[in-house]
Amino acid sequence: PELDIPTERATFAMGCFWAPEPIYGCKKGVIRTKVGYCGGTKENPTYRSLGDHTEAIQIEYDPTQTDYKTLLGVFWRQHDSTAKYKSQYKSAIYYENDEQKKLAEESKAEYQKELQRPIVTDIEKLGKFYDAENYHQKYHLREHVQFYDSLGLTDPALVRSHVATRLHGYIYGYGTLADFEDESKKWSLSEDQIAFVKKQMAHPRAIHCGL
Ligand code: MHO
Repeated sequence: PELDIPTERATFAMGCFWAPEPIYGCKKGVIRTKVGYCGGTKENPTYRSLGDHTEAIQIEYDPTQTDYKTLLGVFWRQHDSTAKYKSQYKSAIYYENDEQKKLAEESKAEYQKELQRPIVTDIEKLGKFYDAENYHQKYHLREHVQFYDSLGLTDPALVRSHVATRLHGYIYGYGTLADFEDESKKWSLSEDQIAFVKKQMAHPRAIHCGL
């Protein structure tokens, strides 16, 4: 169920990196997500010693099911791209090739038409991406320790897991019941596990991320 298939990558910074993992987690074609630090010059940054880096999410997606442009659409709609924050929380798109750069610039111009205030998002070439500490990965899923434990998704499995990535999104209310019922068949969840996810989907906990 961990889906070892060819993927492409998108790297975005949209404020505190706890929030975008569930937002992207159960979008169509998203295989896995992780969070980390990039964009700065400090070697081996950590959460407590971040230097000039920015909190970012890295999304691995199946290009036969979704595309970079679709993921950019989510990026613009799911955070405030007009607010100026310090480098830790700035809004940024980290492209990896000319195609991504072009799509990022086009989508920025397109989305700017809908806004009164200027977009401050930086569009930069991705340098080294440093994975964040495990406790930041799937941060909100970690509130449900009994649940992910019951799935055998303790660290380090939790960090790279496709199933954890998808469930993270569903549990925080970012997917539809029909999609969950369809795709969860592949994961052979128990009735209790299915009931738990459905209950959370009906009343998702709020994502807290004070900057
Ligand atoms: N200090 C904030 C943001 C955490 S974020 C991973 C909080 O604890 O909610 O930078």
